[in-house]
Amino acid sequence: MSGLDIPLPAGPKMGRKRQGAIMDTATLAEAVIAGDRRALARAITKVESTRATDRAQADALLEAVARSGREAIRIGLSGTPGVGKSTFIESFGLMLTGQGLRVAVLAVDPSSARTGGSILGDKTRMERLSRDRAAFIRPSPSQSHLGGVARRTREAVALCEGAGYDIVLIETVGVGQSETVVAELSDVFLLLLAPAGGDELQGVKRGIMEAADLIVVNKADGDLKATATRTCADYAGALRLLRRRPQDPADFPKAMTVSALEVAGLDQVWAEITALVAWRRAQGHWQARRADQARHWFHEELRHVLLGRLAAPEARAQRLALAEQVAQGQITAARAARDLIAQLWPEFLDVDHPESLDATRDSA
Ligand SMILES: Nc1nc2c(ncn2[C@@H]2O[C@H](COP(=O)(O)OP(=O)(O)O)[C@@H](O)[C@H]2O)c(=O)[nH]1
Ligand SMILES: [Mg+2]
Repeated sequence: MSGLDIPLPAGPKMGRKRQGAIMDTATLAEAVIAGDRRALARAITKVESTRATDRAQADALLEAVARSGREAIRIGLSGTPGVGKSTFIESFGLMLTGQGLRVAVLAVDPSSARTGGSILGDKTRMERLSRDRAAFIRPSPSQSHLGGVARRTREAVALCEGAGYDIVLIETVGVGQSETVVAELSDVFLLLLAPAGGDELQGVKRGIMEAADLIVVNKADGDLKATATRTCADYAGALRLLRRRPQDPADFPKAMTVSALEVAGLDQVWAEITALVAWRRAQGHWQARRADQARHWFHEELRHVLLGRLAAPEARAQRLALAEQVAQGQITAARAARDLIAQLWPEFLDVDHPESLDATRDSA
């Protein structure tokens, strides 16, 4: 992990009271809101913890920080490895801090548990940004499962927001599901693409195209410039074929070209983002989207808590015993499932329950 943002025992400048576990939740929340980077890092570690005692503190912390009422622009950024995400974040982040804005960078990358993290692996490409006092860079939480990573990243985003960061960039490696997850974490979703032949357009899944607010074709420089321009036109055409979304002004979603390496076109990207954000705020879409996301994540938490209950040691023993009986044909799978649920939650079977939890279907 980076030496910069890691919660270490308090340094010499910190008073005794603020050290280690002695620092209580309210004090930690105050320090986060006051912009103390160490406190922010510790708060994020707290929400990433899987211990039940930490969870209660994390919830108190998040509620306290939310009362700051601060709101950042949350920008999701997705793209396949090598497309230039790290280079883009470095250039774009520095451009923003150069304008006096504070920028936090987080990652949703379930594979980081194995590889050491997309952000950390690319530290050299974000060297200047990681040294910038107006920037805060945090690697992906070390959980191997995308859902877990995303739930904790969402809370880290909220903490960065409470700490006064104006922009929170949430990076994910574009390898399938994670893009849709990042769209649920962000106000604006950027899909970064590389210049390519027309047939590669097929390679971008429709769901990802539909989630994108801006398609940014990177590497529009040198020999690649002409190809990038053509690729951009192809995607602009593809975007026009998609069903219009109510949360978009007439000319969105858009495709554009940039060069992260040569820092070209990034100011236009920022101008498009701020225009989109202003429009969505004025139309009420901004708050509606955040409210929808909150509902979505509530359902995700619920699912997680219920499944977690089934994984707890007592439940596990019962579950394995029942699985054996099912395996030997002594009892049906459905009866075994209902028996287990009835033991854990006696009232549960009195009500009809749908096949699955579905946030969109349940919401008003
Ligand atoms: N020509 C050119 N190369 C770029 C640009 N942005 C990134 N690259 C190069 O593409 C490679 C992958 O970049 P990186 O930022 O690590 O991509 P990531 O895997 O998506 O984070 C590196 O060799 C970069 O130098 C760009 O705008 N133009
Ligand atoms: Mg990278």
